[in-house]
Amino acid sequence: MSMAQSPEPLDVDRERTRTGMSKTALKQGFLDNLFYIQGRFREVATPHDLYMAAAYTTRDRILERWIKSAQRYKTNQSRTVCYLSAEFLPGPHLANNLVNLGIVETATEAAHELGLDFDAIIAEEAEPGLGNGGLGRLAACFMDSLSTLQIPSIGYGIRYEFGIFDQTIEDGWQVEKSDNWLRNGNPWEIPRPKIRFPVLYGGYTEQYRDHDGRSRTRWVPAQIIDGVAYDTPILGYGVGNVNLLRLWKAEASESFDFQAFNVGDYYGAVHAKIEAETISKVLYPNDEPEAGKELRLKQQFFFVSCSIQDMIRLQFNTVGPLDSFAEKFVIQLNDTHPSLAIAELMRLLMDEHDMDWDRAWDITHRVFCYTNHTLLPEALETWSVSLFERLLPRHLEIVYEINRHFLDEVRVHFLGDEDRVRRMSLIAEDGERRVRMANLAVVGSRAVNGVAALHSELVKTTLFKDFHDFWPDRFHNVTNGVTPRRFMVVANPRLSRLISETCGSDDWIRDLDRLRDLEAHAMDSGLHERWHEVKIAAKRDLAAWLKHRTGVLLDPEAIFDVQAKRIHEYKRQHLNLLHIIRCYQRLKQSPNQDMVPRAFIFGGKAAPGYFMAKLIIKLINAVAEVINNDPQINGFIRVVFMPDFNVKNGQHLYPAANLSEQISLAGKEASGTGNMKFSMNGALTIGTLDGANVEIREEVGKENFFLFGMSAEEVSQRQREGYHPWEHYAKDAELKSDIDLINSGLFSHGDTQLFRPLTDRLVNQDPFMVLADYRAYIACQDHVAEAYRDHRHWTRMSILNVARMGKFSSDRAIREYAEHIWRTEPHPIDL
Ligand code: OX2
Repeated sequence: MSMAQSPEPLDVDRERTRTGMSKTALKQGFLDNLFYIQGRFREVATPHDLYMAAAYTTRDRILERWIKSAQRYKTNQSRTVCYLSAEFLPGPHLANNLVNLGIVETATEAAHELGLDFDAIIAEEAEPGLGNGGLGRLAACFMDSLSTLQIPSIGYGIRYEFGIFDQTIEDGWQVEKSDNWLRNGNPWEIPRPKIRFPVLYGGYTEQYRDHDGRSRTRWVPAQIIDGVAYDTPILGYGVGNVNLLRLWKAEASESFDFQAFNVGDYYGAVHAKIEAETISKVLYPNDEPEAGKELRLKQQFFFVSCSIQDMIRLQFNTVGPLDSFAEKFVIQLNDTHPSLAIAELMRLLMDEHDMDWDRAWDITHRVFCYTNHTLLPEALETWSVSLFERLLPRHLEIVYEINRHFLDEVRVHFLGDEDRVRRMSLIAEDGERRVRMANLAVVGSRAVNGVAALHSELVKTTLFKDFHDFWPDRFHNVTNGVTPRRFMVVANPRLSRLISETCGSDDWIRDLDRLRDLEAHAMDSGLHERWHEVKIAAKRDLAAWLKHRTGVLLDPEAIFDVQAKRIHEYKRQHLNLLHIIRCYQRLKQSPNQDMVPRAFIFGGKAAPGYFMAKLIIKLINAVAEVINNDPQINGFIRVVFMPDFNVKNGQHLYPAANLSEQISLAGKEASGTGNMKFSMNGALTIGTLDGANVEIREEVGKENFFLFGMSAEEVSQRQREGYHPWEHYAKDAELKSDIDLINSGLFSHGDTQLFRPLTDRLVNQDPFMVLADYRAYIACQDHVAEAYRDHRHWTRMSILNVARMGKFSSDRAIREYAEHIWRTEPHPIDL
């Protein structure tokens, strides 16, 4: 609500009491929940009890809106967006829900009056780490925006018992610990034991004649597992709308007759039960090598089957016959992980609901839309036909049939072009036959989109070129966005307050374009001073946090230069390292030079099976150890690795950064979203023309962005010509000496072999062209340092970065999906 429109304070008070939002009501609710749910009174409550009571008190206030939303959506027969995603990374819920309810201040005061440390209560919440990184976090931002924009929607996914592993650092190496996030209970979810669907696996199919004498197919499975719904309410900001995040947990099926398999074998039956439950046991880290993925395919089918069955149930409950299914629902596939949904909907419509192929296909291909998130060939999912057939025999038949219809069309359109037919087929026939999930997703969807302008262009001209030739209108772009509620208001309350005061209203929180109002003040020295104070305060907080967790002390006056994201060679954390080593060597050579102090901060997890990424983490920590303990360096540069980067810990990082490292090889990062989070919090970006960096630079102005490196086009040209990294190594003396320093054993207690796999790969293969961009990167970093010396100018650039970030709100992204792809309307729920 804008400040100007606020009702009189007295009315607010009365209204808050009526809706349970007053301070008194919050205090009473809290004490009741502590007593009746946690079974504790104030004197003996643990910090966790206090958190649970606060969470239930907050949830109680969301429930009324939730019921109202559900009723309204039902009577309106609202068109509903179903967002299917194998990952959701919502981050801790409590602070975010308080913001969206508009009761942060009241709750803080209530806690204060009860003698509680509110920040400590908020910090108690475990991270629901049900995702790997950008893709899962995007799904969570989209859920926030869907509710805020009042669009009826359901997020469907898996309730992993163990999310992404917790990362600790031991002797510089990443060590993975299992993430038992549900251990202390999850107050945000509501189990729905009655919303339960059977999921079938294995067995065989057979033909039979139905009562009308038609030939039909029946799937006789070998295993049936139940999926049970667990619902988490997702409240929009400042609205009455609450949407649903519905996650499925696997349980042994009661209807399934274990006895048939295990006559008298009680332990065998219990074993089958345990096996059933492994399906939703653990999230797979991405970038893992191929082996042992059968369970992953089972997981994908598990949540997709439950979700489609649930939609069919809802269709019958609200609208009626299935003919209007594609009018009632739109299903967005978040990458290919849920693309089995296409075959599953076909199966259910035909085998369970008596439709013929043409009617079923008409509905199916009108209901699905697919978002692609990567061009990296190793990340494009394929499943071996033999595994597919063993687990999902009926679906393989359906995939073959979709393929037959599809390739017939291709052949008519491109007469005699069998090469093209081979490339577009849903089945790869070179080597072991495999199902191409991306091709299935494109063929089964009416809209396909990339996640940034450059990425969507490359989707059309490279990855799906043949498909784009065939169906040019099917392809779209929706540039990613992030929610300012989580990444500004929750993560950075100081900056948020300053922005609201400067703009005279907090309207920007729901309409991020309003940040433009800051531009008028970009030269105002009063604002500069306060802007600087806000940043320094965040840097002090982060420094204290990192000191406590790593022992490394950072100077808040230094440039906080941050790279936080998954560790991957394409993201080039090692390019950043080469610059650090360059700074180190310069300081060693001329200790008295006037270098701008820098704190290099890294965060991110490596897939447990990705050796090179883990070696990069080790090298970061090894370089940190040497530099941080070198008396000659005297703290001028410091290096620190933040362990266990996740949504919760990230919230300490974004507000404190001066410089955001977005240095992937151009053409490799589909969008990036961390780039947006940092920039929204006033960091300047050093980056390549990759993913959404391109658009960020367009928006903030090229004079407010540190650009370096080859463009995507230059990259592919270099690759066509033949790229020889050793030539850079041989020609560039500084580059050579930086790499040689790693090989010298200086960072590895004399061990000259430890980092060889990394340095050899750089010099001999360098698939992500680190050496080709090295010189440009170092030069650009020198510009950064010079720019930082001019505090006024830097602060002005920082203000302008924030002022021009409106485009990167996930509200804008969701509006584009709603208008161009989903064709959905808002259904406001009155408060
Ligand atoms: C990530 C992409 O790597 C990243 O560039 C993008 O910003 C994010 O998705 C959200 O769109 N798994 N994670 C991604 O792609 C895949 C596959």
